[in-house]
Amino acid sequence: MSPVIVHVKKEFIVNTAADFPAQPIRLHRFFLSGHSHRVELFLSLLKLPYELIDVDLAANAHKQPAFLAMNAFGQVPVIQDGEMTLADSNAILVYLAKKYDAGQWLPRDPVAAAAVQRWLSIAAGPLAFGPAKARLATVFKAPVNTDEAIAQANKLFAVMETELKTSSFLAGDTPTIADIANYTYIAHAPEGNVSLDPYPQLRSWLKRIEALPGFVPMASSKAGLAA
Ligand SMILES: N[C@@H](CCC(=O)N[C@@H](CS)C(=O)NCC(=O)O)C(=O)O
Repeated sequence: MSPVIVHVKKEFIVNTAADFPAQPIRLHRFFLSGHSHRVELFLSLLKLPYELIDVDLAANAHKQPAFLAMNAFGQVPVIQDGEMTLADSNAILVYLAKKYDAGQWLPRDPVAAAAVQRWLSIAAGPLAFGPAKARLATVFKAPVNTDEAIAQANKLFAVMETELKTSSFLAGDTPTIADIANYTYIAHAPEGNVSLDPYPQLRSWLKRIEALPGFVPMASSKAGLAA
């Protein structure tokens, strides 16, 4: 009997995916690290089983051979999912969305996926060099040019404020990993002396994320405007 070939239009192939981890995903993190928190938040929103492993940054645990074997850059976060080890918060968000979600958090549509990627790049660029860096100075006493970081943060927030006038979430009207990647350092920006007062759209967006079922906050620090 000759094989039956079924032609399925590409747009009808959906990832009904949702795999489920055989054991809890291990998240190596630091409790005040926004990069770590974005991963914890997404694990929680996806309702996946996970285990938090605190890395003692003060004792330089992240620069020891055992940790460097997981991430040669010596940075948190890192996850271990069974045999798989993966570093970099945004890479982890992509992995979790592809493996454990059916396309809500990282759409398959090329234009929608690119819109999400645009915000992941922003999270790794202006967000890291703006609000995250400004907070490094106040929370961790890091030697940072705070004026420059605060100016960068305000430049970024002004763009976000405008874009959020026309959509509920960063990459459209439903939440995606674009929102998860950007949430934490914006919510904690006042700790780095970046006020959210001028940005009502941004503040409403933070509330929409905080209302998502499974939301977990990062511990706050009494620093900067939050002191
Ligand atoms: N690109 C990395 C950046 C991670 C990062 O900056 N981690 C910080 C904590 S928030 C860290 O481990 N810093 C210690 C170091 O760089 O030595 C990611 O997205 O995961």
